[in-house]
Amino acid sequence: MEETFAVKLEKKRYLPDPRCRAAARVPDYPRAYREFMRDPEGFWDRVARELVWFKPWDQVREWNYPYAKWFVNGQLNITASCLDRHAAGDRKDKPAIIWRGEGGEEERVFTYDGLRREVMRFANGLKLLGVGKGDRVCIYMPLVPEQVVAMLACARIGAVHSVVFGGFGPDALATRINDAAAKVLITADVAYRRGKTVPLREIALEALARTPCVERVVVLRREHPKVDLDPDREVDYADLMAAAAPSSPAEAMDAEDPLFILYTSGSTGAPKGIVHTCGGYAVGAYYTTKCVFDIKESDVYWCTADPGWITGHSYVVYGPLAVGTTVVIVEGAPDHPDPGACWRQVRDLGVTVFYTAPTAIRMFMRYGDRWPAKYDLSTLRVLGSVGEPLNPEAFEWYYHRIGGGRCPIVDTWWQTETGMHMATTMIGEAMKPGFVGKAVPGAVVDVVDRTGRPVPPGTGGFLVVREPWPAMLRGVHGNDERYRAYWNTIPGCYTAGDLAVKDEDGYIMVLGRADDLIVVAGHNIGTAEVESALVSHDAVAEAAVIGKPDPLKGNAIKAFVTLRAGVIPDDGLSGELARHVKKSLGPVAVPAEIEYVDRLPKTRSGKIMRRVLRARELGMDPGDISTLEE
Ligand code: 6R9
Repeated sequence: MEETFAVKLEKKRYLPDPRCRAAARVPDYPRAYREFMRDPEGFWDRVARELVWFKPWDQVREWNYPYAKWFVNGQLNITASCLDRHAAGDRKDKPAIIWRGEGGEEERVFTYDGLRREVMRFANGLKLLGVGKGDRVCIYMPLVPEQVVAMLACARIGAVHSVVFGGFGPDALATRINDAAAKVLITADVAYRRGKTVPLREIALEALARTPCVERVVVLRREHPKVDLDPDREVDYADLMAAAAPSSPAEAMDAEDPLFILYTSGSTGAPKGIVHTCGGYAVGAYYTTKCVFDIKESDVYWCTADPGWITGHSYVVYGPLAVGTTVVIVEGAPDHPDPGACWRQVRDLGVTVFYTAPTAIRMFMRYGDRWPAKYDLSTLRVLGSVGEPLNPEAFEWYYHRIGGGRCPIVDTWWQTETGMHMATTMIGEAMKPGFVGKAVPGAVVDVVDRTGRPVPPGTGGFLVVREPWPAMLRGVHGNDERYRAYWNTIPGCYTAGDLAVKDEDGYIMVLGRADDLIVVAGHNIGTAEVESALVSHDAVAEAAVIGKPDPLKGNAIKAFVTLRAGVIPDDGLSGELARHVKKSLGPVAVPAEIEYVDRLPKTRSGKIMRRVLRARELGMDPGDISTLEE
């Protein structure tokens, strides 16, 4: 998107029940925001004091544009706030995790004390494998409690985890393992999805043929009979636990030590390893979980995300456990074995706070009202949405059919890079379908033109953050230039890469990505990764992929492919290419449509101009094409 542009805005609004405003953790948003703006450091200082620190900080924030430090010289371990303090107090026997297998037949419950003991033992297991502070550990697992245990165990000993979503294929996994130079890989024999098994370990072994950095592999064996392991390299999860000592003190970490790396797709080149640190991230994830979702002691909280994505890191694992709530985790597809599966879990477990993605809401919408209507959903009190724009139709359906017209919806805008919610409609404020709302207390979010000047209401522009915030990314692993690019594009601002518009009241509507990232069913897919997977097929010369609006997935991938000389596309080729991409990157990255073309539009310097393809496909003006080659 080159310049600012006019956008027509919806006017509809919903006023929340005054009772939920009065009872909210932040009962007066305008006042809370004003207080934050008056003294940002004082605001975050007060929040940080609610967590466990081993050594207090000397200074709340040090801003050396574009490098920030938060809670300077403070020491902590996030697991002390997530586990020890609850296990030592009133929440000892409170369920920390209620896990259910697909379909809900299998259930495992971990109390705060029980989870702490699992984490400490696995932390010692990692030490037995030679893992220490600062080492990178890759976690490639299904949505099982052991995935959460593995993350927390890394945090316990100061190892840096890099979780790779279990839906990714061997190439995507190998790239991420090598970029982080992970020493240990933690995986499982299989994941269960739609009644089928996904052979995670086999995929991992394929990746491991190209990852010399990995010394040892931990395998959680779920199937019977158990798969055979390679004794030289692999170790069984249960055996490792049995060999490990039970108690493990939480390693004292500097607030600015890295906590994890999480990969997000860049617009060009390899995926970016976003680095988050121990102190600021903990504070940001904790505050937003507590206040945006308004978590109370009796809540049962379910975020449907996988920890393979940032939503799972901040709002399945670290935020909710730091708050001390009960977290529901369900493996498998939410519409299996039938489209009521998700709502049955809400009823059976008495879920009160439910957080999911627009793509799931649209899927449930398509199945029809009769599925949620079969279940008593009256325990629900807060609904959340994340990952892509929640279109007004989906908002209405979610609000009425799931929330019974009673529950506020928090549509939360944020990113892997931001680590925490940045904009939403805080509980108690009027909700506007299609709009995420305003900045959360603690963040300064704006919509600007390319010089950094705020654009007037109704004019689209770039979504930016003006001030550093505690959970902001501290770097891109091994690539400072890519980090600096976030702060160099628009003067004085962090550029999110999204387009947005504000209305007269300052409510923000997110319009989508300004770059070449495609958000498919809530998953960020980089054009570059899909293109390189296509090009790795013998028949393909070049490829360009674009996102095309899709009623269900938000966006679907369309690929334009030029074939190698002499290759004639026959009926089977598209299917073969789709399988090829699936094998390499996983099912989320498979193009929905493939078109064979003679050549691709390119700049003179040889860069493919995807926006020209997108404009042609959607019947829009391609904008400035002065750099287009002949
Ligand atoms: C948390 C997460 C980030 C991108 C982001 C934007 C889109 C996220 C949104 C939203 C509209 C929302 N996005 N939340 N768009 N409304 N409430 O999804 O992180 O995977 O890094 O994706 O997702 O485009 O820039 P991540």
